[in-house]
Amino acid sequence: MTKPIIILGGGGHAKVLIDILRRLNCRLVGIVDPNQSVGSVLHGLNVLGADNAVFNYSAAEVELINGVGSLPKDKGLRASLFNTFNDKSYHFKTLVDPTAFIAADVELSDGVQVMAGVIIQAGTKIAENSIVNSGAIIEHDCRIGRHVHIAPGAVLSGTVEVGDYVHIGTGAKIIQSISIGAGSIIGAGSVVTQDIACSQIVYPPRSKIKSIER
Ligand code: JB2
Repeated sequence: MTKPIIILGGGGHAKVLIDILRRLNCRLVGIVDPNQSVGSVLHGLNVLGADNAVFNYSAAEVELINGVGSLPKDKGLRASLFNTFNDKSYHFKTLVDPTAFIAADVELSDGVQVMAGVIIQAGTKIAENSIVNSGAIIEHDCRIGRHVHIAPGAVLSGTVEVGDYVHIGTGAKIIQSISIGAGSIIGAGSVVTQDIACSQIVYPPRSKIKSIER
């Protein structure tokens, strides 16, 4: 029997996760979010309070879902929530949308979230608290670090290595055997054909926009 679940954060990412959890018939206790009133209802669930409301439940009786997403501009809230509660022995559930294809030997660590339509091929390992967002493809034997966000529709060919805290933007494409250093940001739509060092930003070519003359 799986444990009842508390969701941290009540924004857009949480909404998608709650939909997956409901389809998996998980028992949901409620949401903690410092910006919502205690007792209000969000996404059909009770708001329990701010993050310290989690401590009304022991680490043995509940599991957590990190509903705070991550974007390049944020200040690492998702990672700090994971670390705070993990250090206090709370367990973050690993969540896989039933429509994802995950090869049999893929390793997903605690708190990894795999969204709808994802493909993850044989031999890949993904470390704690990383998100593989809708429709992304991760080919064979990739190594993905902790607190990584692979945004919707991104494609990683085989044996790509991705460091901790990397953001791979929507629709980016990484060819085989590339290494992306920790903390780097790969802009949406980029095509990466060479190794990227730590803490780099890769900018894609931008669309030209012109007014239509009629
Ligand atoms: O300290 C906090 C805290 N600070 C803000 N603790 C908890 N438990 N929650 C916190 N929040 C809440 O996180 C906000 O009040 C808000 O409800 C939520 C953030 O919601 P938002 O919709 O702004 O972003 P998101 O993290 O759900 O989604 C981002 O990342 C996803 C991966 C979005 O930009 C999405 O577009 C993206 N798909």
